[in-house]
Amino acid sequence: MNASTFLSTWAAEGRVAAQDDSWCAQRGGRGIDGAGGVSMPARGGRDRMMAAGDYNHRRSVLTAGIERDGFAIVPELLTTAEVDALKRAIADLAGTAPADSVRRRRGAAYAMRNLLELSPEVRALARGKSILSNARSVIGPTAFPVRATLFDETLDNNWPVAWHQDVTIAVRERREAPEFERWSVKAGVIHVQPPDAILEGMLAVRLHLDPCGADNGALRVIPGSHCSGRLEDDAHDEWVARGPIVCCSAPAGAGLLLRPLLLHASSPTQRPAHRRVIHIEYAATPLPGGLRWTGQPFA
Ligand SMILES: O=C(O)CCC(=O)C(=O)O
Repeated sequence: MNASTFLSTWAAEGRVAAQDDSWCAQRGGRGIDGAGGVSMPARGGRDRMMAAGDYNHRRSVLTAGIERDGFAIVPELLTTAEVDALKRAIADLAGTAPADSVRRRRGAAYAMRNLLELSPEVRALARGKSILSNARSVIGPTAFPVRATLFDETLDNNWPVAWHQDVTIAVRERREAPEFERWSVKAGVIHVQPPDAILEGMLAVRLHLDPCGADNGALRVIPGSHCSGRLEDDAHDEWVARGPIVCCSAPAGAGLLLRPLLLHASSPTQRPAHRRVIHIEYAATPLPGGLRWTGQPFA
């Protein structure tokens, strides 16, 4: 199914908000036009009653969408109060976090690692029912958060992100295990590239603390590119040339759920505002060979 067929199917079923539905297919010269992305209904409405059948339908749509496309946007994953509390927690943490966990330029923190360890607020939210239930509906009932990172893009702290897959995980200690390669240490934490099967069992939840569109660093993704394992650079180029390229614009409070192997990229922001995203990764199984995830709840 191509992008427009796919989108119109979803629109017909009421799953894509009309004003938000921009598949930003770059082929055909349409370009990236702003708000959009494939949207899933919110988590069922914290304050709204919903029939069990409707709830289950929404869950299965979410799961099927991510399986096929590698991503989905859940609007209102966070309440306004949660967004505000996270903004405050992040701002406070920027002043107290260990220097090697924070990237700064011109005094401003634009990235922070190890948020599960450093921020009780992020940890509570990552383990809390509303977000965890989304992760569990995709990767299984044992899902747990393993790593959380903040990206705060502004006109002063701005970056393009080239097309890539997320192929690195954080672990508690180094142990040699088959197909675990390219060990490194970032902000005091050991990282490694695991076999594809591990990455295929993971899900990232990107929590948007600010509105995020094509002009301020929204992720661009290529639906389905997560299904072919780890890709060589020339395969990246082929996927990008073939498209479609989808711009994952999202309002504040929305969550972008994506598979780590989904090809993604973003452009520098052009808006004089923050674009804060907390990127939380989830796994659902222990690692082999005695390796342990950083956020692993079991021994
Ligand atoms: O949010 C960003 O600017 C970068 C995100 C990204 O590409 C990643 O986490 O892999």
